[in-house]
Formats: sequence, structure tokens, C-alpha cells
Amino acid sequence: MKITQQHIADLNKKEDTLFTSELDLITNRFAKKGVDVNSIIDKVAAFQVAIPSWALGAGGTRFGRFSYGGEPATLEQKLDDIGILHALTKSAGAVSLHIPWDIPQDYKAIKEVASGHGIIFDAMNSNTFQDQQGAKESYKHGSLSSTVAASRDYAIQHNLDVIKIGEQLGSKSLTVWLADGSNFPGQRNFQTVLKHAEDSLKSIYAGLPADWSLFIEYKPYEPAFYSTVIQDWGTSLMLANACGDRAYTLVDLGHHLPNTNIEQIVATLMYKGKLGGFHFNDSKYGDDDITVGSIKPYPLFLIFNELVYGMENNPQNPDLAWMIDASHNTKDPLEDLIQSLEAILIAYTQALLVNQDELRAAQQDNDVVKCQEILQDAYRTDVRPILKAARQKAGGAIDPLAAYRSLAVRSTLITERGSNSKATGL
Ligand code: LRH
Ligand code: MN
Ligand code: MN
Repeated sequence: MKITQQHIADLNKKEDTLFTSELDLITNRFAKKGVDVNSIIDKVAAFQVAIPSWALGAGGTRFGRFSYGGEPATLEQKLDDIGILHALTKSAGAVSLHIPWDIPQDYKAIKEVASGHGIIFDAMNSNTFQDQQGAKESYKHGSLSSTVAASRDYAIQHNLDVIKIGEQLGSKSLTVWLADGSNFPGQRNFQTVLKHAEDSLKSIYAGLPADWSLFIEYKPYEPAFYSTVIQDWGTSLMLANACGDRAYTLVDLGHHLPNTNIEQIVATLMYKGKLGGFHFNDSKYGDDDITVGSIKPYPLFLIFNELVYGMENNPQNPDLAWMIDASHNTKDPLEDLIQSLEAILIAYTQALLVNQDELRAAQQDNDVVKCQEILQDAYRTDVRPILKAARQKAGGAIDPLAAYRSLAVRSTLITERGSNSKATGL
């Protein structure tokens, strides 16, 4: 199934033109506040989020996994699915691969499929949390921090192999997330495992090509339930600093204990030039990996407010690697990803509507009420007309979800691939 420009043009013609008058209202209202909506439209149209190769099938829980039907069975088919998302939204122009779930067989063919869809290869993800078939060493007792030296070496080598794969695809970064930790007090010496993790990460960093970055992802618990070696942003930042200039912290929205002030973490890391990547999802309880913006849209906006401030004021921080890290047990994965992309762009757009100068002045005056009013005025604006205009300008569908449904994408995929095909991944 390939979505053509003609499909998009035909569907956009049928879209109601109401959004242009709604857009005019927003443009005029914010012009009075010194905010230029036309430049926001361009920023929104340019914003690209990587789709993880493991999010294209219906994920499972440890209790079961049910195919959604028409799931991509090969990496080529996964890229085709991202091609569908990108054709509709024009904001999914990148893929993030998990190795070994998605080892390319034929590099030339894979690169051709990707470039045919306008997709680039963003951060590579290593996997040292599962033993693969035929593995020579086990990660049962940890990987980069294992008490077993052979397991540490094996995990280091895996990361170096992932870099080699990424180099052939044009990727420029490696994301490392460790499941390493312990389940019971006394099981591990905290300092020993931290030193092992640090030494192993330094070995990986030493093998990083000069134009690559290393992203270190943290998470407080799961699968380890007593202690996790890289549990928080402070540990990640410390390890990144130990590695060097091109090592950064990666924030995954689901990797925080309840009520953590994630926007402040983002601000702190950008101030130090050490925020490298971002995994979007949402959560009610833990690392739930559910649709972005489905539970906590206001905190997402507050996080974007800091991201926008950092992007405008922190030249010491690199451009961020944006990725959706979600899983879908009951929804069509592609519909879910369209919803996540929409939620990300809504929060980004709302943050762009904040007049930062006005906010700075109100903060300086300690006008607490005005500060809150400025943020909430932006947050309470329905910015969907701006998103529609951005997509129309970029050549995407004005309403991607409606387009996806009227083109009957899922039933076509089921016809092409079968109703029981299963994608690799979680
Ligand atoms: C860990 C994580 C990490 C993994 C992905 C599958 O919870 O967020 O990013 O690579 O999930
Ligand atoms: Mn993640
Ligand atoms: Mn996670």
C-alpha cells in the first residue's frame, strides 16, 4: 500500500475549509500579543519525530500478545508503514532501529526503501536486556554492569556491532538503555556495578565514530524492582560526563517516579548542554508506553515550554533526537502513532505560542498570576488549525486520521500481509 500525492490532494479537497477562518482568528489574536503564527506554521511543518521500528505491530504484555492484523513482517514492510505515516503527516521522516530485532539483511535495498519514503535513520538502539538465540554469554545477571566479565565484554561488543550497522545506514547516534539492576537488598554492591557500567560505557564511547553521539537512557525500575544501575537523570548525566563531550542524557517520559518534575529536568540538562534525545509516550502508573498526550497533556505542554526555551536559548545543547517510544495493545498501531504525532505537535505549537519575552518580564516582576495566565492562555488555545495548515503546506493530509480511515489502509494491509502476521519487537 502506497499513499500517493494524488490521494492526499483528493482528500484535502474534501476537507472543510472552516479551519482557515479558525486559523485567521488565532493568527490575529496572537499577532496582538507579538507572536507570529506564520513562522510557527513553518516550525511545526519542519518538526520530525522518529518512529521506533518496534512500534508498528500490536505490542503485548507479559500476559499475551494479539496480532492487530496486517502487521509488518520484515524491516522493509516496517519502513513502508512509516512511509504511510510520513505521507499522511509529513512529520514522521525518520526511523529508529532496535538491534537485533531489526537487523537489515540487504543494506542497499533497505536504504532505497527508506529514501523512497523520505525516511532517514535516526538513533540506533542496542538490546542487552534479552538473550538472543545462540547467544554466547547471558545477560541474566546484567549486561554492561554484570558481575560476569565475559557478559560485560559481550554487551560492549554488541553495542560496537550496532554502531557498525548504523554506520552503513547513515545513522549518527546510539541509544543505550540498561535493564541492569537488582531485585533484592544486598544482591549487588552499588558502587561496583556503577563502576562496571561506567567502564563499559567508556569502552563503547571509545569506539564511537567522530561524528556520532551516545545517548544514555535512564529508568527508575522495571525489570529490576529493587535497584536499577542507571536509575535517574543524575546518574545518566554523571556517566555522560565521564564518557565525554558527545555523550548525552536521553529522557523517556515514562521513566520517572510519580509526580517528578520532568520539565525541570529538561531545563537543567539543556542548561548544561547535555540533553541529547527524547522518547515520547504517556503514562498513568509507570512505564506504560501509551499514546502521547492521552493522560497528561498539560505536563507535556510544560515540558515543551522548556524545550522551546532551550532550543531558542541554549546553543550549547545539540539538536534533539525526537522519538516516539510507545506500544499499542488494543489500537491499530498506525492510528495510535498518528494520534501520538498529533499530541506532540499540539504541545509543541502551544509552547511556541508563549510570548517568552512577556513571560520573562512577568517572572522578573514576580507577577505569579500573570506567569500562569501566559502559560495557560497558550495551553488553552485550540491549535489544531495551525497543525492543519502546517501539514497542508508540507504536502500532507489536513486530517491524517480521517485520511487513513477513508483510504482503508489497515484492511488493505491485512489483504496484502494476512490477518495474523506479527512484527518483531516487544
Ligand atoms: C525501556 C525502553 C528503552 C528500550 C525500549 C524498548 O523501557 O524505553 O528505550 O529501548 O523501551
Ligand atoms: Mn525509551
Ligand atoms: Mn521505556
